[in-house]
Formats: sequence, C-alpha cells, structure tokens
Amino acid sequence: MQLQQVSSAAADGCGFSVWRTAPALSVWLCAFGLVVSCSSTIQPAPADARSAQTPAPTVVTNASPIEVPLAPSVALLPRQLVATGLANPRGMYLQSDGSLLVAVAGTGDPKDPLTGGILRLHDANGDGDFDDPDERKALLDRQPSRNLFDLVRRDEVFGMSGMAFGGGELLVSLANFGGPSKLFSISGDAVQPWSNTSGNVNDLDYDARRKVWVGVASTTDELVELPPGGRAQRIAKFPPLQSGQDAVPAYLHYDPYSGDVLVTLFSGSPEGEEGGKGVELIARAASIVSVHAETRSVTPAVVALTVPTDLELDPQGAIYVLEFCDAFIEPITSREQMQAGPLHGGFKRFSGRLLRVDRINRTVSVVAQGLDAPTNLTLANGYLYIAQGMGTPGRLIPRPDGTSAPLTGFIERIKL
Ligand SMILES: [Ca+2]
Ligand SMILES: [Ca+2]
Ligand SMILES: [Ca+2]
Repeated sequence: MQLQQVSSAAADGCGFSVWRTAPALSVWLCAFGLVVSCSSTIQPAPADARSAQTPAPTVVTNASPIEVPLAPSVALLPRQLVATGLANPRGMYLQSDGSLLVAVAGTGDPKDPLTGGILRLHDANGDGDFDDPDERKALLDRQPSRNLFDLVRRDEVFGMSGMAFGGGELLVSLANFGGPSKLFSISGDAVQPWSNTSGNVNDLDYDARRKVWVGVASTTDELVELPPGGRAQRIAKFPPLQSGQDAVPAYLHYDPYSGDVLVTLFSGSPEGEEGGKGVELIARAASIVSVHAETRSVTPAVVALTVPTDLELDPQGAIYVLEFCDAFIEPITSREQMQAGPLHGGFKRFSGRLLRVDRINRTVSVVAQGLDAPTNLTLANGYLYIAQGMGTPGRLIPRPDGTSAPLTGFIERIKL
C-alpha cells in the first residue's frame, strides 16, 4: 500500500494539537519555548545491524494516532515455551550462535538482596528449549534485586532490566528504584561497567540516527540520553496525563521509519504511585508516543493502551507492544499475605497480551493473550521472545482455569 505523508501541522501553533487527551502537554512544552517541527520526516535507514532489514523509507508516521479498539481482532500466533524457572527475566538478546542472553531482575527477597544478573542460555541438546542441565551460564551475578510492594502494594520486582544492541555495542541496565542506575556492556561472556547514571533507567536503546544511547527513567518520567561513562541528560520530560496520573515512561524503541524514539507511557495511578490502595488503574489511558530529540516534540502514535510495557518493530514497520495486565486487583500489604496465596498480588495474573499495530493499514490485532505479567520483548530471526512472570518466584498465583500455580519467570517465543 502506498502511504502518504501526513503533516502534524497544528492548529494551536504549538504543534501538539494531536495530543487531544493531554492538553497540558502543549502548555508545558510551549512554556519552555520549544519549537516543534510539524512534518514527519522519514530518514533512510541508518547503517545499523537491526535496521539492515528496513525497507525503502516509504512508511510514514501519521499525524493522527492509531487507537486500539475496545475489541481488536484476534489473530493468535502459536507460542512456544523456551525457558522456565527464571527469577524475573527482563531484557533479552539473541546471539548469532543461537544463545539467548537474559537479564534477570532477581527474586526481590530482602533476605538475599543480590539475586539479579545476566544469564546466557544455550540449547545444548537441541530440543528447542533452554531448560536442560548445563544450558545456563551466569555472565554476571550478585546484582541488587528489590520488591517494591511496600511502596506500590503490587508484587513488582526491580533490578536488571533492559538490554539492547546498537552501534556495535550490547548494553544492559540495572534499574535501581530511585536511581542511580548502572549500565553494563556485554562482549562475549565478559560484562564491563559502561556508565553510572542518576535516575532509574528501566529500558534503553540505540538511536541509530543520532548514534547515541537513549533510555527511559521511570522515576522522573524522562527520556534521557546516555553518554558512555557519563550522566544521563534529559531529552524530554513527560507531563502528567489528563486524569492527573504520572505518564510513566516504561520502555522504548528507536523507530528507523521516523528517526524518532517510540516510548510506551504506562499510565500511573491517579493517586500517585505510593497513594491510594494500589489498585487504581485507568484502563486505556496509556499510549505510545514518538519523541523527536532535537525539537523535543512528543506525538502520540498509539493510544487507548492499558499498562503497555516493551515494544518491537517488524521489518514492515508494524509495532508489537505488550500490555502487562488488564486490571490491578488483590493488592498486598505484607510479605506474609503475599506468601499465604494464592492471590493476584496487585497485577491480575495471566491477563497480559501482545498487540500488533499495523501502521500501514492502521489496524490493531491481538497476536497473543493470557500472558502472565509480560515485561520485555525482543525480535530476532523472525521470532518474538516474550519475558513473563514478574513477581515473587514461588508464591501461589491464580490461573485462568481456576487452579493455582507457583509464580515463575519464563520466556515464550512466537514465530512471525
Ligand atoms: Ca534444551
Ligand atoms: Ca528440554
Ligand atoms: Ca525496548
């Protein structure tokens, strides 16, 4: 299909009329005197390994966001379980030898606070999974792991997080809640410190147009640039959403079709993350926004999402985005309560899904559902790897069929 470039020319003179749900944004950015480019310029694909598949620059970022319908079409793709028994698997990277690097955030157990690390999974016996003896090696261990349930009343573990490759480097972040964060580079089996930075860098990616690393800091609601060895520098700060909840940037991905960075804005609690009962969730209030670094313009790309986490782009420019859950229920106020289970523990278990947003035909479909608290997504060799099972490993959680099972971190993959 031939796409037409659509200008985001704004009626309000500020370039943000497309942000219909958050009028405060234009006010905020205008107040800082930021000038917005009104055209969606499409850059040729930069010379980066990931964008080698990018077709000619014909995909156009439209001015009007794509809205997720209340009941999107369902086109489920077969899923294959490839790894189980992981303590909060997060960022992943498939190496050329077929081994899968996985950052694990750890157990969040205060009695053993250093359970995070980086694993290399290798299917030594060739049976299609990474669960057999001698198929796992720790490249890094003893990294901090913390459960935030005492703050947010949901079973949420922080620690090692995003992983991405770009510009010849493979980086992974350690997201200390409230910061500072550490970034590491991985080369072969060696893991080296890359930088320390303030803020909580939950996800990072390589901006192949500007040849810099970028990250999201979810505690300060910022998109930041990550210089090697140095401190993060703010690119954009996301103002509160319409209902007053924080527009928490959760994950990001460089968009070779626009040269911008796509950021998922997880809609925080209207009571503040530490307020309320921990179950306040405004469904369909979250979005993916496209951020242009030089102009700092923030343009909604996909709206009416609920708790979006990681996102990926396929060679057709379609966006795959995870939704973590569809409700916040059964909050927890003590570790004893959490262990008494089975209970959801804040996040409704097995209610996550994976959406495919076709930016050419402007359609949205569900390609996976019933996911258990999925956080991270990686596209490699025609497969999407989905890291799931956020929370306290081993505690009992309700399953959709009415039974219960111990919580476990696992990875499934989907063939596209
Ligand atoms: Ca195996
Ligand atoms: Ca096996
Ligand atoms: Ca990401």
